[in-house]
Amino acid sequence: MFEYAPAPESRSVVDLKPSYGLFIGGDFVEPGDGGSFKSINPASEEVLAEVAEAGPGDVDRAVRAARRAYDEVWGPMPGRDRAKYLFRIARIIQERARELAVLESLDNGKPIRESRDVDIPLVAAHFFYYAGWADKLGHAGLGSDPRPLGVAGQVIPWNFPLLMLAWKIAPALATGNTVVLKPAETTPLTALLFAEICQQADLPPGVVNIVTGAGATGQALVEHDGVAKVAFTGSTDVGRQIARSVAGTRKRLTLELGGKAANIVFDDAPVDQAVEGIVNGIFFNQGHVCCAGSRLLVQESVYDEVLAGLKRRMAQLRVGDPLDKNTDVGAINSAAQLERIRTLTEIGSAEGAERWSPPCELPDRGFWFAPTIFTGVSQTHRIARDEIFGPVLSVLTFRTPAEAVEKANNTPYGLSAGIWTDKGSRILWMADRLRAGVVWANTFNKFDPTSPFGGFKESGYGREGGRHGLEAYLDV
Ligand code: TAP
Repeated sequence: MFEYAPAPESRSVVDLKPSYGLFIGGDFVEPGDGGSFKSINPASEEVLAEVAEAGPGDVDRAVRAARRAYDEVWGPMPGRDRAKYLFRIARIIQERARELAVLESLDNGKPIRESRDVDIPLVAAHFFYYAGWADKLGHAGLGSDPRPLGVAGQVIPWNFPLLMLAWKIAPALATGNTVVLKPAETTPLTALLFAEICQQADLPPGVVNIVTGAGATGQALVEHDGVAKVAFTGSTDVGRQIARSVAGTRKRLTLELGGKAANIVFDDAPVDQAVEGIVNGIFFNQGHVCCAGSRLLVQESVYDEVLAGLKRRMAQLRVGDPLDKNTDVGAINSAAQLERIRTLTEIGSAEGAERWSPPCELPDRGFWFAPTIFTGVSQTHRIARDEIFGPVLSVLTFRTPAEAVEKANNTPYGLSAGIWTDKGSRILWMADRLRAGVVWANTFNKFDPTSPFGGFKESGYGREGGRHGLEAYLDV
């Protein structure tokens, strides 16, 4: 056991306030009918800040502010002028990247190397990318004069707090909509820093509104009559509830939900590269990734070799202080998520799968889980079916490409998949047959704002990113 002590010099780049209000109509305001909650650092359990909880009246205020901004300023504004604001926001994100990365790691628990090198650069890239579309919507293949929808109500999860915000807000603003966004209860702080960035960019008041709170706040937002478009990323269960509540209204809906991706390794794949891809696929962001490669399918003939390489590589992973640049695996985002991971892994052992983790010293405070693999997993095991959303990999085997396809598709989800092979023809053959929105070949967890992302089956509908991501926010 060792004491977790955040590196003081990196911590000091963030100017954390003791408490935060709601961001409505361009100002931080006190909640009228809600209370407050604490956002904590999952690596130390220290309280980072007290955050306002928006009640239904606050959500109503935010939607009205967004509607006013839509009618009076943002809707009528020419695309080239909207683009200037988005470019300005993108540049400020780059300028304040270090501050954003440290705050993201403090509030979420993810390693600073990931927030610094992956999350924040992608956030800026999304704003740059969609800024470029704002004055070219008539050339997006969506008709000559596509129109915005109005106020978008957006609800996001805790695994990539600022990146999910960017995926939602950048296309909505580029297409002329205004937004009310609810971040996850456990990770509200970078969304509030983003609100400050909107002020810094002189974004007209009401174009972006941030209402913090728990599930009830999200529910009040998606059920509000003034919302024309609901965009939700989160669990399949909550997605279902939202689909039910939106059914029969005029609201448009996109859902980005859970996943249980297969990462498929053939016997002609370069083993070292595949092992890196497997590790990145499941241990990136502690496995809190909707498209994580949480089911490894290995061709039987290379099973021993791949497994030995994987165990060797896992033994090198450093678990610990998210603010340490050498950390590979940070903290689990919340006590509740840790409990879910523990429960599912206990079920995995009880069902007869064999559990293995490298020797790993975990801090005594905070929420931690050692990188774990299960072998001897069968397709009926819960750990092969349920989304664990943690650093836990289930290993299965296959003999033929057809068997790999069958096993990979044997899930209610359909968000992503990975293929490792030397043969281009096999990549195309597999990609044609895999029911997954994204198929990576000889790589995994690669994201780009130009590329549409989204699921089949119970992983949701609609696409975010790329030209396709514009459609969700336009009447075409
Ligand atoms: P959820 O529990 O579904 O929460 C997502 C968001 O919805 C949070 O802001 C949550 O607020 C809010 N919420 C909860 N109940 C609600 C309700 N009845 N009405 C409206 N909003 C409600 O998911 P999570 O645990 O935060 O995130 C993990 C899940 O997200 C995983 O299943 C993962 O696969 C999925 N995910 C999917 C993607 C894509 S792109 N497909 C990306 C990331 C994550 P609270 O935070 O207060 O609960």
